[in-house]
Amino acid sequence: MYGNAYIGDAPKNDAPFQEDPHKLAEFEAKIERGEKIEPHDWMPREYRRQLVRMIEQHAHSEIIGALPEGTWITRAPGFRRKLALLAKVQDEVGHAQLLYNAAETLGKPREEMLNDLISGKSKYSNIFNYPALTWADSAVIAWLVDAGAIINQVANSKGSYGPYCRALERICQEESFHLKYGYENAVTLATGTAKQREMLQEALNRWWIPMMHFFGPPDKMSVHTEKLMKWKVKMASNDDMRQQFLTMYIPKIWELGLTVPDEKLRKNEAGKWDYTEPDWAEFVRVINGDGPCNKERIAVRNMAHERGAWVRRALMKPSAKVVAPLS
Ligand code: FAQ
Repeated sequence: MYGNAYIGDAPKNDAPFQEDPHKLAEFEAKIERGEKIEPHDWMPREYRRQLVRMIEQHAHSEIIGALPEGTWITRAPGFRRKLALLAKVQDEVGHAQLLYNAAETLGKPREEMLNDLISGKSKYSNIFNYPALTWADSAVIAWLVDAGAIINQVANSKGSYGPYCRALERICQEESFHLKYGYENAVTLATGTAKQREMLQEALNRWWIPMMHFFGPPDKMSVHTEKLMKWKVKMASNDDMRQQFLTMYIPKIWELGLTVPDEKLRKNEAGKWDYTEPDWAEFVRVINGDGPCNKERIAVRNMAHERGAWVRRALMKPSAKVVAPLS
């Protein structure tokens, strides 16, 4: 088992746990010096709890994130795109594996994480609760959602927890291929027929608000940012990541002749983007289970979990006689 093991969620009415001030000061000085924290190192309970929460959510987002695009594998236009999408979806599931491994180093068993996803106790990214209605939606996901993920993950790969940073470095390499694949699909549609351009514009319109939500609530509403940034788990605030995304991708979106569905969107004199605040009530609903596809996503995940139970049993007990179900 690991150094100071995961203790699960503290009861709601518990008095805040008092850490040893000397150990805490040493820990914070180490982070300040830019050194990595490794699984066997001493760490405050809250650091461990926050990391488990964030890495686990990230892992869940990768497996659930495979679902909207996954529905396009059988319908991808042409064999080359089918192969590329298949590889991308497989990569995303692989990212979940890397992230569950990183979260496990903090002491929470994988089975418990997967159960918490299915029961709704753990969250996953808002954005994967929307449907991918057309092939253009899958292009927008691979281009812009992957772009947003890269902005977040490149920043956080410079963070303080060794296993998470190393997983993120590898993930970012693969995500950059996904981004190129998505951009190529978007360019093909944008330079195609009028119908294809229309499809792409409609997909962008559908994904815009979820994309603005993707980076998390505005900094003034964010619960965890201050603590996470102090401990270098999070290396940029939600608003900073959103601004970075707009700076990098608005010019590219415009270059393709697309219109961003926000009349207020413009760069102001301070070099920051002004935009219409997306509906944060919708965000709260979606991340709490009431989005257009939450129920479907969890049902599919649950089905995969149940159908895979015999494989997990076989892996955990190789000597056991395991009979695969016939159907
Ligand atoms: N979705 O205090 P903050 C991908 C929750 S991977 C759902 O600001 P924090 C790859 C938050 O948990 C995408 N919930 O939170 C791919 C908290 O609730 P809680 C996932 C969200 O942690 C591409 C509450 O709101 N990436 O896309 C979201 O400081 C294409 C208050 O918020 C990661 O998970 C949200 N968007 O900042 C796959 C990266 N935002 O837990 C397939 C790691 C906030 O107290 C296809 N995570 N909440 O109940 C992070 O960097 C951070 O957790 C943030 C949120 C930035 C997402």
